[in-house]
Amino acid sequence: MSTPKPHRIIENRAAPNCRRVRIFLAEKGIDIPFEQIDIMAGEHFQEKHKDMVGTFRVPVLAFTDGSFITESIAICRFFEEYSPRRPLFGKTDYEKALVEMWQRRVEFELLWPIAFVLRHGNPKMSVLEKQCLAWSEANKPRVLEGLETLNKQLDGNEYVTGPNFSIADITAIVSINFLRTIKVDISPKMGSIIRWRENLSKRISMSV
Ligand SMILES: N[C@@H](CCC(=O)N[C@@H](CS)C(=O)NCC(=O)O)C(=O)O
Repeated sequence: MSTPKPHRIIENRAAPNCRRVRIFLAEKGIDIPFEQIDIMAGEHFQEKHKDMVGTFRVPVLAFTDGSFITESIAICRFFEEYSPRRPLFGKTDYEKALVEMWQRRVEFELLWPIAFVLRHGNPKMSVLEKQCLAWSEANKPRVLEGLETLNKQLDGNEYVTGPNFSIADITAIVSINFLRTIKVDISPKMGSIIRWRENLSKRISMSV
């Protein structure tokens, strides 16, 4: 099966999963057109988008042959293989597994709990979610636990998995920035997150 050529990314600039892909592409130095879709106006629910792609969610990587890849990490994986320079999923077998583990842990233990607090607790998000306020509340302590876990992992580590910046850092920094939507600040006690965030803020990719 020959590899089709990537054509464009369909995304929403305010959406955290889309930002993961934008940061990843900026880190790799890959240039590709972005097409915006207004999710708060429900454009992604329209058949034009949903039937074409197979899901209403963004981001979407569209190929020249009319096919699509969804899921932010699957999109990043495509580009990791397509353009292996500057690997962000680890280099050795051990490092690859470590990156995979921490990417998933940060996603499940921090990014999703933040998303659940927001999506189920903020009335404005009812355009996207059949809301359950109890689920929003249940996730508030999980956010704090996720932050504790990340802070502990960053103790003595320059980046989430050690000396190399990776996709796990991208998911983590997108999660940390996403905290503002649920009005949670990083406690001054979380010194390792603060040091790591300060270090990451110097990267050009953080401005995308
Ligand atoms: N696991 C998917 C999640 C995609 C996702 O939930 N995207 C959000 C934007 S960050 C979305 O499409 N929201 C629209 C909605 O929920 O209706 C990924 O990593 O790409």
